[in-house]
Amino acid sequence: MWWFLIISLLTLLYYIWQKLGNLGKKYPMCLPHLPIVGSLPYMSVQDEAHIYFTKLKEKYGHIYALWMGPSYVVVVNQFSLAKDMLLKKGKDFASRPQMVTTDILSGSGKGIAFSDYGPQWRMYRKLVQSTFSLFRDRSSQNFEKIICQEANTLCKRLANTEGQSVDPSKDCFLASANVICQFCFSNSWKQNDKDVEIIMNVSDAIIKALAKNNLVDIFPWIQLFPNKDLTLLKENVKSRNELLEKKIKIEKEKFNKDSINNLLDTLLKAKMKTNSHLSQEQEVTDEHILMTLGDIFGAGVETTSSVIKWILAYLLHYPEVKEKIQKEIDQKIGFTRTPLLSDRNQLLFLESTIREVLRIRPVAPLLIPHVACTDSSIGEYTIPKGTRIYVNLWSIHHDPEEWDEPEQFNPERFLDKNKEQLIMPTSSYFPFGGGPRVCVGEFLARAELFLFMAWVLQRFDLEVADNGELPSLEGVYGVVYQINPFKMKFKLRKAWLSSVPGQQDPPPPAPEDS
Ligand code: 3NQ
Repeated sequence: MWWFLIISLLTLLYYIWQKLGNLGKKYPMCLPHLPIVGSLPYMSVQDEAHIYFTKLKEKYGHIYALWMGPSYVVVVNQFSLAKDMLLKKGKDFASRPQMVTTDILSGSGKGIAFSDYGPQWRMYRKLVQSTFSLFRDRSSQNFEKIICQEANTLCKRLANTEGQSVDPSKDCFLASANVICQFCFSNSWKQNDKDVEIIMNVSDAIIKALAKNNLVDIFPWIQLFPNKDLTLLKENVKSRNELLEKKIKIEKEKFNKDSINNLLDTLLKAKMKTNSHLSQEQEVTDEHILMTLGDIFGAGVETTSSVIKWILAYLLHYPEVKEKIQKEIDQKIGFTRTPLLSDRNQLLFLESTIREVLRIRPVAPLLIPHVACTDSSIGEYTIPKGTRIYVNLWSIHHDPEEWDEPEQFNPERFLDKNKEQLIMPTSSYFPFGGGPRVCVGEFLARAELFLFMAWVLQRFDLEVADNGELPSLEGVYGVVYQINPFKMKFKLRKAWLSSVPGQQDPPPPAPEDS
C-alpha cells in the first residue's frame, strides 16, 4: 500500500513539475492522439501526405503538431515560420530523423542527405561544395560545357525518335545521369551501356520501395516481421551500392592526388589526409565515400530528370506557353548558335516557366524531414529537442494568401507587367529548401533545367502522343514528387531544319571560357 501511495505521489509531483516547467510556453496545437499509435487513428489515408497536411491547416492553422506513432511531429505550412526555422534558426533544426528506410539507404546515416548534423556532416558537405565550386569556376570541363555536350547528345537521341510517341524518361535520365557522372567520375555512359539501364531500374525500384515503407519508419519494430517491401528496398540498395562500388573501383585506378578533377578525387584525397590520430568522426572511410557518391548521384539524376518531365508535361498542356518560349528563343538566339547559360537573362519566358513548375510541382513537397537538435522555437511556438519537422512546401507554394490563383499554371506571375524583368511576387517560395540543409546542387539543377529545355525547344516541337492523351498532372508523392509515366512526340521544327539545310547538327561551340 505504501509503495502505491509513494508512486502516485511521485507521479503527481512529476506531472505538476512538467506543467510548471511549461508555464508561459506555447506549443503548436496538436491533433488528438493515443498511446503507441499516436494521431494515426485520427488521420485520413485518402490523400497523399502533402495534400492532407495542407487540408489540416484549415482546422489547426499554419503550424500544428501530431504524433506519428511514438514520434512527436510538427508541420510548418507557412513561409514566415519556415523562414524562421530554415534560415534564422537553421542550425537548431539541421538534424535528420533516424528512420529504418533512410538508414538502409545511407548505410546508417552516412553520406550527406540523411546523416545527422555535426562535424562529420559538415566535413562531407564542404568536400561536395568544394567540388561543385571547381566545376563552376574552371574553364575546362565546367558545368556549362558538360551540360551543353549532354544537351547535344540528348537532341540527337530525340531526333532519332522521328516524331514517334515515346516516353521521355530514359532520355531525360541518361542526360542528367551523364552530367552528374562527369561531376562524380569525370566520364559518362554511352546510350546503350547496360549499367545505366540497371541503375535507372534500380533507382526507380528504390523510390517506389521507399514510398511503400512509410509505416516501418513510424513503427521500427515492424522490421522484425517478414516485410517484402523492406526486403525489396534492401536488395535494390545493395544493387545500387554494388554498381557504384564497381564504378569507384575502376575510376580509383586513375586517381592522382595532384590532379583533383571530380567528387571521387576530392573524397579520395580527403581520405589520404585523414590518418589514425584524427578522431573517428574526421576519418574518411570507403563506406562514407560510397554513400556520399550515392546521395549526390541519386539526387542529381532523379530530381533533375523529374522536373524536366514535369516541364515537358506542362508545355503539352499549355502549348501557348511553349510558343512564347520558342518565339523568344528564335528572337534572342536564332539558329546560328546553341543556347548558353548567359542566355538566362534573355530567355525570360523559359526561366519563368521553370520557376513556375518548381512552384506548382515542388520536387520535395515536404522537403526531407528535419529534426530539432536542441530545444528551440518556431515563431512563438516552443519546439522541444528531438521534434521531427515537416516543412510543407506544397502548402507554402500554393498558399492563396501569398499566390494569386495558386492552382493555376501561370509562368508570367514571375514577370513584371511589361514582361521585361523576372520578379519574385512573394517570399513564399523554397524550391530548393533553405539554410544549412539547402540543396547542395541548386546551381547545377537550375543550369541543367535551363540548358536542356533551351536546347530542346530551339530544335523540337512538342506534341501529344498519337493516342491524343495528355500527361496526368496528378503526380506521385515520394522522396521525389514524380510525374506518372507518359508518352509524347518530339518533331524537329521546320524553322530549325530550314536554318541548317542538310547539315549535321552544329557541334556545341565551346561556351565563353568563364
Ligand atoms: C538516391 C538513391 C537512388 O537510387 C534513388 C533516388 C535517391 C533515393 C535520392 C536520394 C539519394 C539516394 N540515395 O542515397 C536523394 C534525394 C532524396 C532524392 C532521391 C534527395 C533530394 C534532393 N532534393 C530534392 C528532393 C530530394 C537528396 C538525397
